Amino acid sequence: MNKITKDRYLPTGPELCQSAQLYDITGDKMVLLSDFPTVGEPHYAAGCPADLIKPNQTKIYKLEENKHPYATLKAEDARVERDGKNVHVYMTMIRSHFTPDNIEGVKTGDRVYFHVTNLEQDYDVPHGISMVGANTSELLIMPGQTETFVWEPKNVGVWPFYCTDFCSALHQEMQGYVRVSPAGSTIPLKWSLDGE
Ligand SMILES: [Cu+2]
Repeated sequence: MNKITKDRYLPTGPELCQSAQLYDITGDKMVLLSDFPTVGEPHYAAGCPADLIKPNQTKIYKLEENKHPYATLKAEDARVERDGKNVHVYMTMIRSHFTPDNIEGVKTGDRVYFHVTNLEQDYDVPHGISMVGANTSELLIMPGQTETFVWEPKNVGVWPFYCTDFCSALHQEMQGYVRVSPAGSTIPLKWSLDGE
């Protein structure tokens, strides 16, 4: 790995891309095996055979082993519950929708906890979730995992949330809405998928 070949790649900024090169030095002449841009200050590296890594990788988290206290293990169990000013959304995600994807009855001044479970059991299908106005920029949730984020809606209106990780050709459809009503209003909590 070296800086001598720093100018091998397209100049895209004040600093030129640094370079990693893998040489075979077993013969009389060294042979360049691989040549690619890398992060800054590349000096040392260690290699190991792929078969040490590959059989040990985690491909999914098994849903039946998900003991998260706020997990929702099937879409039928998705729900929204109010506890004073705290609202708990038990949500699932699977290609290509959230359940529920329509929520009403949230009010300004509430603290809304989204407990989101990714129901996928396939390799390489994480889903993300981002809520407009939440302090968390996004959550990325791996297949079989549950994560929680908190949203404190400040303004009345209809607020969208959406998947932030490309998951299929229908990724752009993977979104939903929360209607926020004024504090003190009596709109009951309601939730649905596709309005049904
Ligand atoms: Cu998605």
